[in-house]
Amino acid sequence: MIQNIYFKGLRTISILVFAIAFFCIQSCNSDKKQNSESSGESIPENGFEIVTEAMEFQMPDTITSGWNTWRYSNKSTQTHFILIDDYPDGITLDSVRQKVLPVFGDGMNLLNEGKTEEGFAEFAKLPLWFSEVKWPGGVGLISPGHEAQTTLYLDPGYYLVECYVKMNTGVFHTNMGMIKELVVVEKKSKMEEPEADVAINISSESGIVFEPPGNAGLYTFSVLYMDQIAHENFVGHDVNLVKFESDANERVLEAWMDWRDPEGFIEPAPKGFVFLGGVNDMPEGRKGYFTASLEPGKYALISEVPNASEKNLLKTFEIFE
Ligand SMILES: [Cu+2]
Repeated sequence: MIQNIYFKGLRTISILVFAIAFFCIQSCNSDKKQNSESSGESIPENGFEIVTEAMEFQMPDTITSGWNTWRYSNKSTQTHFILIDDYPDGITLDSVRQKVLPVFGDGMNLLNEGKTEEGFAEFAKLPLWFSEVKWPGGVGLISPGHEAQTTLYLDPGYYLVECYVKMNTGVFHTNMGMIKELVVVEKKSKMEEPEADVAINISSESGIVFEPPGNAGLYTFSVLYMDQIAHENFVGHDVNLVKFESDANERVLEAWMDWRDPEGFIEPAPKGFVFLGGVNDMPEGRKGYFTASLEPGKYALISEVPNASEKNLLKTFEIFE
């Protein structure tokens, strides 16, 4: 009897010890989880890296709001950019995959076959909510083997990032998988708004207006969107920095900047040009920044719109020693 009570007691103590240990492990774990959530240690606070090796964006899924520097390394063999999409509430990557990408894919296939009228008719199949998408910025075109640096301000929310340059087959990179969700949390980044060495104003009225730097060096450019409109290719104006090689013909570059053209916005990118980043489409009144190292030679700032030079959206300049 005494022995029985003794064993029962021992068993109760064991269960108690086990329960306490279990409770402690659980609560310690949840403390850890809470701490990491409250400090946001996995969410970048000073900008972040993006790498493309093929048709993907290797980058964080979640970033802080406010100013962040996007350091984009293009380790692939193709030209890319990053455009941020802000769709109306409730529209997700799945909605875009189901309702938007197939329409652009089919429409572009028809344009590639020379069926221009049927191609543009296809775009009428886009859902109504597509007309409400906003583009709050992104990284300009960047050539293979190069790095771009763009600093952007984002409000908290759900965004998509995409690249719609075309493969040599005429298929958009977006339809090859270059589209990704990005969540911007309430917590603010630690970054301040950058200071610019060169201020660029861009508008549909005056085009690209700036005082080009004269000498080689590292420069941060600000890009202020004085207005924004949909051009003939349905997208807004933006700023891309391009370096000319000796055999470069700027008419070829200009003609390439139209995704509707079966020969435009497609691999191979125009010969004799190196894309060095920039600031992708933004709404009126918004400002973004990009940083680039300029060596002696000829450069241009150009928008991804048809007939850029007529709109003063192609500006060339020379950099000296
Ligand atoms: Cu791409």
